[in-house]
Amino acid sequence: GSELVEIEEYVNENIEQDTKSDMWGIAKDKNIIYISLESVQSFVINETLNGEEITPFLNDLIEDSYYFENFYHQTNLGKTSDSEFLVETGLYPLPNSSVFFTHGQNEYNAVPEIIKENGYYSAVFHANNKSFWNRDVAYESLGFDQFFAEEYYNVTEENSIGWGLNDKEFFEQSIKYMEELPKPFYTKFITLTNHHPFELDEQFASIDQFDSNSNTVNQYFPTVRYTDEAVKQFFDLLKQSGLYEESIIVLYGDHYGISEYHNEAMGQFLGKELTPYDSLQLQRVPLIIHIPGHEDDRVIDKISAQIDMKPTLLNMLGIENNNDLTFGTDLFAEDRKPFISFRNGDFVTNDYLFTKGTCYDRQTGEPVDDVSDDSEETTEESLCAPYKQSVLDELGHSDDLIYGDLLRFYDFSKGTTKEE
Ligand code: GP9
Ligand code: MN
Repeated sequence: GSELVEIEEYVNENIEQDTKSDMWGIAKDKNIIYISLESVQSFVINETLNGEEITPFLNDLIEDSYYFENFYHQTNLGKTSDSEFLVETGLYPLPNSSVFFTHGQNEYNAVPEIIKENGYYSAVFHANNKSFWNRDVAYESLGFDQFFAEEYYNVTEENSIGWGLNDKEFFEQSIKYMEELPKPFYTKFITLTNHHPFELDEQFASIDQFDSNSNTVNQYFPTVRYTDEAVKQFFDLLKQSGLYEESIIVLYGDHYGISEYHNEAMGQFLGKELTPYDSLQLQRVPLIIHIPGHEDDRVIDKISAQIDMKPTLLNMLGIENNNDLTFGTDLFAEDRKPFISFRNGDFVTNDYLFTKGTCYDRQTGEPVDDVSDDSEETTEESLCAPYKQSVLDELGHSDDLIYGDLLRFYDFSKGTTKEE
């Protein structure tokens, strides 16, 4: 394993941390509202089923927001909790376990702790059992001040769908707690209705199911729409309470909802036979940054991922964080690391996409170096080759930090290892 100094060197050399974009400080002292959209994938955005928009509210919102259309989730076994870990720490989740369970008590330099020093109060809202994914323990290490878990909600059979309290009730019952929070606050709302197996009573469905041999794919559309409607209602509630104007709202998909087992049905929906390239492209989830009253909104097509959310937010808040040990970069900055890593060593670059051992052209989806596969002695290196080792090195550094709980020994105010 690598030592702290080696990791520090890697980060200093490879991860651009002190560039300031024109978004620097734009959210200074505003409330931050994160909405984690359970299992929402990008393929439903601006898409229709039987002529009906699948996510009409999100589609409208995107018109008035920054929308990252090539934003990838990087989660692994810890699912939602892995996405939370990425977003709060800018580190990768672990390869063989849920990091919230196995290393939930480590020391981290997570967003809630960092922004506490700037007067922010932090809270998570999620109407599930507080110990699910070991959240109650991990949240404490991450520095959250408050966790509004299931016990804060009135959950009945009537207002539950699938895994628990339905998303509409969830937001509705949350607002009273939100209004009492010290300001400025940093909050995260984790939705639940659009969770596998995507079961929704017909009376609550406002869009058709898909028609294929996969119930999972078929049922996905009405539950995604349900979450879309719940978020719309939440925005109305925020406006009524006056919180909307003084907040910025960041929505992101936590991870895929439809696994590769359903590729045949997904292929039917997308109108093509899916290749490994398509399967990796389906790991895109929406990232929407909505700043009320802001005008310069646009669709951003650069490659981006959950690991980048921490530095992006801190820069928007105008909080200096040059000494951090993190593997993401500000999504609004020009200088960016040239690759997005997935937990299994797959990656995406500006030009290429590497998955299942094959290097693809990112734009066309065509394999780019089949040529070299035929001959035993390849003279030609894969076009993806220059990135392979960097991706593995980076994942390894992140793992070493976590396995060794190395951040204990780092002084973030100075950007050096602590004196003995
Ligand atoms: C459970 C919710 C969903 O609390 O976060 O869990 P998932 O299976 O998506 O990780
Ligand atoms: Mn999830």
